[in-house]
Amino acid sequence: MADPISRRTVFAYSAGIAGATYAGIVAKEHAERGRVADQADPGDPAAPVTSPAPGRVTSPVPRPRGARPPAFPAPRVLSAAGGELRVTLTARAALVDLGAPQLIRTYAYDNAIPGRTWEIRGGDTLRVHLRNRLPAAAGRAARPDRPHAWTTTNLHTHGLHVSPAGHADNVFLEIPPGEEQHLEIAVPRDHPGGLFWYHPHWPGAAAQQLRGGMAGALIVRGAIDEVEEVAAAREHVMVLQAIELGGRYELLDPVPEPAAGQSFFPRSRVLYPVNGTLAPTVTMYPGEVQRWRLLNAAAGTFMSLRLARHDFHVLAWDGLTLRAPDPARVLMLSPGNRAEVLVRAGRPGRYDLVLTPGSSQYPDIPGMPAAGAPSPTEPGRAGVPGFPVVPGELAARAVLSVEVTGHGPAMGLPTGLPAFDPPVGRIARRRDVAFTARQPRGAPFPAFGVDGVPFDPARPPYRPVLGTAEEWTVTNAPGPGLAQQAYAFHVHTNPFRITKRNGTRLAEPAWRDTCVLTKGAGDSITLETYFADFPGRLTEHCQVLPQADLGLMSGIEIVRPGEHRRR
Ligand SMILES: [Cu+2]
Repeated sequence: MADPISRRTVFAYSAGIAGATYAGIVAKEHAERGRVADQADPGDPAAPVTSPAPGRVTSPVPRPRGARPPAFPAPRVLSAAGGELRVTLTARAALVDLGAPQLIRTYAYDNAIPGRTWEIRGGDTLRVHLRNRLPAAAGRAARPDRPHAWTTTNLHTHGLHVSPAGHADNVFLEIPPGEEQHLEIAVPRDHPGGLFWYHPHWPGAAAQQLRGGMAGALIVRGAIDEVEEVAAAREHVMVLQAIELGGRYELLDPVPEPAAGQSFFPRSRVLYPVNGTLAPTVTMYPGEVQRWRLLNAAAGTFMSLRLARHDFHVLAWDGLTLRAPDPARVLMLSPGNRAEVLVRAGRPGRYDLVLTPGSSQYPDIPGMPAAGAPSPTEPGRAGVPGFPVVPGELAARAVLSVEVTGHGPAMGLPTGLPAFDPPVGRIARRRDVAFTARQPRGAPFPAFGVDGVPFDPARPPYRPVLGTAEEWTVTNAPGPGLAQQAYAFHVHTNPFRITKRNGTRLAEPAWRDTCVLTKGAGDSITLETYFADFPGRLTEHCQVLPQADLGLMSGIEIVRPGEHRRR
């Protein structure tokens, strides 16, 4: 297990990005199959390295010769012990090997893409020592609804039902470069088991850090893991990302005020790795059932997935278990969505998992719910101002292959599952929430906002009352002079139950924490949510994070009964 070179050894060089000094090592977790329980501090340069020896480089550009990616890589798993998971998480500039022609220069957690997988149970406490070692950001933005301070960070545990206050899942915490904080997130004993994830969430910085690769899976073990057929299945976490890079495989700085034809988030290529590897291979034997836990950890890309000649049997969306496996040919994951599925291998052969990416402007990918109304105008193929499309970015591609070979015992699928379907309670209040993209007269770019107002932390938030339920109708509000865009609605702390789409009641309500808002003018989702037990400030926003960083976000404050309410 000894690494020939300690992680203390880094290779500093000057990068062309805003004069930032990058230092990094290749720390890809090659060949880590299954779980490695590791309580060492992976972010501490003095900590012993316990992973299989990663490749190393002394030059920032070429890949190590002969370094072939393993059959199926998995992020290292850090498991809770004794009721807690202690993690040191270091955000830093890094060189990472995704299997591309060159190593990429980007921002990453602990030099790895994706970050480690955290594994806990209900009742555990997450103790995260979050250190920001990113370089100082060069850019200055005159306005809060533009990319700014994009190397300031913090941490969101997306989908976890935990406190948004204090030093828990608090996205108002600010950790500038060079600083660090200790977070303590107590997970309720009755927390549902499922797949969640963690990522940075500082407004103005989240898109930049996500598109660079800063994200990791977070597994809560629970009742779903006790289902016999699920427990018998070999498990793969699959973190799907869209890494946006320049021509030299480097993460480019955002442009707060782009010129005509420029992008807020410039890039010339997009890589779609699974667990930090381009086009890995999963092996199965005919008749084998595997459990795949898929996460769309892209900054803003919608992902449509299909596996040649195979169905998915969906167990859960967003970590929230269904009543029974739901067969599906296609999975459409909005950014932030998770789909946990069983796959039963067919006849021997090689089968591709095909990803069709979609963007807010071009969301018409397989599995996308149909828009209710046509868009008022269709943008040209170059996209809307500030969001040009890179050639080939949205082409369908194989991101993973399944090799079906060998033999083994036949495996079954479960018929029933421990469904997540708690009562919501009587609706105390109804709200209409509008996601808006308006084109101000004379302005080159759209102005994003909730109810027409760009995010401002000083603005009074929505104030639901603790212990009450509300019904929200979130509408894609038409804006003059601008084509409609698809969005992904996400709210922190409490999941929601979708009851209607575009005014039509769903045959069966759907629990989610993130849901696409389709592109048509006036399209809507109606949802119910119960503000059960965690007061505090949080946000709801578009999980297409470039839009959130441009203002498509709003505050929520869950107040105790009797507290003064202004909104
Ligand atoms: Cu969020």
